[in-house]
Amino acid sequence: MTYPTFTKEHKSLMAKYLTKDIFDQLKDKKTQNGFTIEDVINSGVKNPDSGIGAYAGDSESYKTFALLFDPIIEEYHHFAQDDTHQSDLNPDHLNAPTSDDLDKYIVSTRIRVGRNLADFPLGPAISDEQRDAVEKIVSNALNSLDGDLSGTYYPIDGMSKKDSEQLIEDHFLFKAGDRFLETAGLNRNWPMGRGIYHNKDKTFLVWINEEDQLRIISMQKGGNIKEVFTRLTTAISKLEEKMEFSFNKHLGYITSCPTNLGTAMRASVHIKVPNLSKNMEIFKRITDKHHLQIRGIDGEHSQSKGGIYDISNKRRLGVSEVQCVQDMYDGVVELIKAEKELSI
Ligand code: ADP
Ligand code: IOM
Repeated sequence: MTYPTFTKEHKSLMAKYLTKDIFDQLKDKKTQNGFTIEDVINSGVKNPDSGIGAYAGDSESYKTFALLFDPIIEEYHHFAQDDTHQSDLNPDHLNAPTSDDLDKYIVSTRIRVGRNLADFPLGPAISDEQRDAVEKIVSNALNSLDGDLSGTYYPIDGMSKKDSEQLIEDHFLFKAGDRFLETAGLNRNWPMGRGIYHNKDKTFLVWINEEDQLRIISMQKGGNIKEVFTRLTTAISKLEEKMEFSFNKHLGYITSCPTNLGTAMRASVHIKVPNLSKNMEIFKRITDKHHLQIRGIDGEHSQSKGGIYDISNKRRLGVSEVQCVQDMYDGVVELIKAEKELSI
């Protein structure tokens, strides 16, 4: 492979940090799963609008291609190479009281973590047989859950188009054919091995074999952030009894996209702030102060609709899970205050 041609449109951190010199140092390297620098950067080369544009095929990729991943991780997470990650999944440590305002402005709350199995390559490098094996291990474990978390696993293969479209529209299921995932090698042999598990009320859901092997999700209408976090942490510890997740002390939970390393947590609300949406300077000042990201309401790379935005924690590595949710909670409280002031 030769050094890729980057245009002015290539905005990703990969394009920023992959100099010709770094490329030359990495171009002949390969992980044990056969993952190369070409595989790492393909998504960002083919999709100039990528935010990051680099994917790992296995935890080894983060070492083998450290010359590229380290500066990306440092800029995105403000996390240095000798920092260590720490976890705190105790909901008692979260200071997030409920209020009428939170319920009035927040349409829904969702907190998810990504997880991958310790004994398998990550999605971009996994084989079809390994992906099917992951589906079996995870769905069997999920099918043994009880109480509030008990539910049913629905493979995408065999699901009607109508059902999958409805689940996507209701924000429960991932979209098919995402071009970022496609070029990362994450849609190979679609839809085999992919699916969604959920309980009856769709407040606890697990995606299998999307960007990560598991996306464990807790969500509900309204703004009770602590309740959503508590359900999630209970589910994580139940699943940890049944499988080993890929983790190391430096990078925390290992995920295919470097944005998710560490806690792999995205705690978000869909929040209705029509006045702030007309005052983006104030909106962005508050989200930057609390390390938050603004997305549209149909997921990553989508647009806002009707003054409703998806607001979530941006930092995920070097901060605990409690801190991720606290960032989001504190920022949301300040956004609501500003929205109310602008409406006077
Ligand atoms: P992820 O959060 O897993 O990185 P996306 O940003 O693509 O992935 O979001 C996945 C789905 O979750 C999308 O349908 C999105 O609308 C939905 N979603 C995210 N946050 C919320 C929320 N607070 N309430 C309801 N749906 C949400
Ligand atoms: N997580 C991933 N889908 N995303 C950050 C891709 C990108 O924009 O590079």
